[in-house]
Amino acid sequence: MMFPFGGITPAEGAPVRIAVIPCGFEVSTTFHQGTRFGPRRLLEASTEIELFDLELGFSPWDGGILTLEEPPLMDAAGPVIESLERLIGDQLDAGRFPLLLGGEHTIAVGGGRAVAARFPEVGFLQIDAHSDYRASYHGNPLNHACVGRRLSELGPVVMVGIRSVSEEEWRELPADPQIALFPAHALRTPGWQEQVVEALPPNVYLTLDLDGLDPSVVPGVGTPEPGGIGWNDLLTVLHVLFEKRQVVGADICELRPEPGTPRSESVAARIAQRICGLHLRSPHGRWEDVG
Ligand SMILES: [Mn+2]
Repeated sequence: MMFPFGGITPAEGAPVRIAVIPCGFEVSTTFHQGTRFGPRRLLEASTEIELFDLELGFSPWDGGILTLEEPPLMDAAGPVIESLERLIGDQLDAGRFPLLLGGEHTIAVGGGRAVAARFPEVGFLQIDAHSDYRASYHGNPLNHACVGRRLSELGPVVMVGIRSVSEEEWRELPADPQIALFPAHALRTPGWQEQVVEALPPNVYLTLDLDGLDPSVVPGVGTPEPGGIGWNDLLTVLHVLFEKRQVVGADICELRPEPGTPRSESVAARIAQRICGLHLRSPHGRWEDVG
């Protein structure tokens, strides 16, 4: 049994607008393992943060956030992704915003499939150090190194913060009309957040691999890469995104808690809190008390 996000469970019969789905699936992580503990530690850390978001001026938990049980974790990505697709689909059908907590990045494919089956003109904002654009990796098309490629088969993908790709990926990416690429070195120009959001279709699923951020912000990831997105730049892109597009779901993946310090899971919990708040404040959040 995991802690509910923020330590809060909605009262019986109270409206639920956001479903938090922990999924510590980890099979294909190549470097430092431990993302299986990500959701548990994020939820634990979330009970220590102030629930009131002072920038937004409200507590997202007042809008109704329900944390679901972690689905059964098999040792192959296929069945886990299928069960996530069903689970997330049920939440979407109930009018809830799904926020998936990983676990290796592969699980984003479950969220991607669920939204692609329900929303027209849906695309993906992939914040990541890696393009994850390999057709398959170690013979597995559902490896974490292939997430961007799998999502691009469902809709356009805007990749942001990319700074580690194979030479082959770097040759193939510009030729793919489904991909808009904002490598990390292109993010030195102020105002890049507006350009990123303009490149997205009306409906967006956000997939946030925490290694897209700089390791000085979130050191606890499976594959840290220097030169990533800073805290304030991340918040800016999230704010612009929720203002200008309908965000239909999101995930936060690849949290690998470090021994002896809660810093990475605390940062990840704050990101989750802000995503929930931004959703609730948006027209799609349907929370008349805030919107
Ligand atoms: Mn990555």
